[in-house]
Amino acid sequence: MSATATTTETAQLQVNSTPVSHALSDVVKTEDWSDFKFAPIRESTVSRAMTSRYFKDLDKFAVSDVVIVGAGSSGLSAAYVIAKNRPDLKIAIIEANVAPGGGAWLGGQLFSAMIMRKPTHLFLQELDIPYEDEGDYVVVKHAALFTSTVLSKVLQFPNVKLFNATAVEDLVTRPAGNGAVNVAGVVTNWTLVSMAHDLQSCMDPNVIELSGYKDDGSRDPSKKHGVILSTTGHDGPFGAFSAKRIVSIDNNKKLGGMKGLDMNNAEAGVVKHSGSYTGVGSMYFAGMEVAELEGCNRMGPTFGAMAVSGIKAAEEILKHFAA
Ligand code: AHZ
Repeated sequence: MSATATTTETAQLQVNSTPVSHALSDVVKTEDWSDFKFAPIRESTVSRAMTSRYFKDLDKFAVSDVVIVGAGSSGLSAAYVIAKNRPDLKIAIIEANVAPGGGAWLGGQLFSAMIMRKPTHLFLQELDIPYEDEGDYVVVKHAALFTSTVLSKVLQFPNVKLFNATAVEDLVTRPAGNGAVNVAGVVTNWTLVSMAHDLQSCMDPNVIELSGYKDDGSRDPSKKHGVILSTTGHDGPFGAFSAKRIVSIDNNKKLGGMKGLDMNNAEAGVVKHSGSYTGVGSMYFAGMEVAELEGCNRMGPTFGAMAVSGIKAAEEILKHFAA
């Protein structure tokens, strides 16, 4: 409003508007924002505030207890359960995309609502996410409500670090005797670098190692060893990453390949086969990647098995660390 506004105009404005309540009320005393100022800051301060924390995190999580590959609905559900139950475990989530959440920002096609079959509603209750009860299934009004809620809860756990825009390019493996192999870490790179390897001659990756190993690479029997949970979704530019990689590490395994869509069989199949992968030590799978690994059906736009398979894998991982 200009300084020349008439008394009548001002009065009408006050009568018609309700007082705006916001967190800045103590700072901005009137509707006049013209003197508003932030405390001064140097550009280098901003730069250092970001980079020092990121490099501290890279240092802290260079050895991690749990590495979750992929931050879609299954990976985030697993991360929530593990982090909530074991605040002492270091959990690194590696997500190739800038935006975590995988396919769970929409319910299916471009539609908003997310369908989850019971008993997944119990997990929604745990997360405080409202839903409509339709009998055998429930509906969250927007898939983004599920994803943003579980994401915000996961990110608030002090023992979780999300490295987004970072792709897992390979698995670290170590011999486990008698021809067996353990996974012992993940090989990472900035996703944009991963996508451009053919443009530059040498863009070597970085590594996150699992905990519980000695300097010579053998497992320290006095310690619990770390694990990898892969939840990279079904096949795509990045998807089904570990499933595809594991078949060349485990000579006894052939890639199952995701079968056609069959909601009833798909959800049960994915949950049944999620969890520990017996062919390679320390490796776990959940979500649609399980369908690629084990040849389950595709499920389409129903998300119960994503949360439940993540929870099942998380429980197995918790048992491993508890034993
Ligand atoms: O970016 C990927 C996505 O966010 C990420 N990812 C894939 N490969 C990666 C790599 N390194 C790091 N090499 C990687 N991150 O993994 C995430 C997978 O999320 P998603 O939503 O695709 O998988 P999900 O199994 O959690 O959920 C699948 C949801 C689907 S797909 C589907 C159908 O097509 O029928 N139905 C359902 C319910």
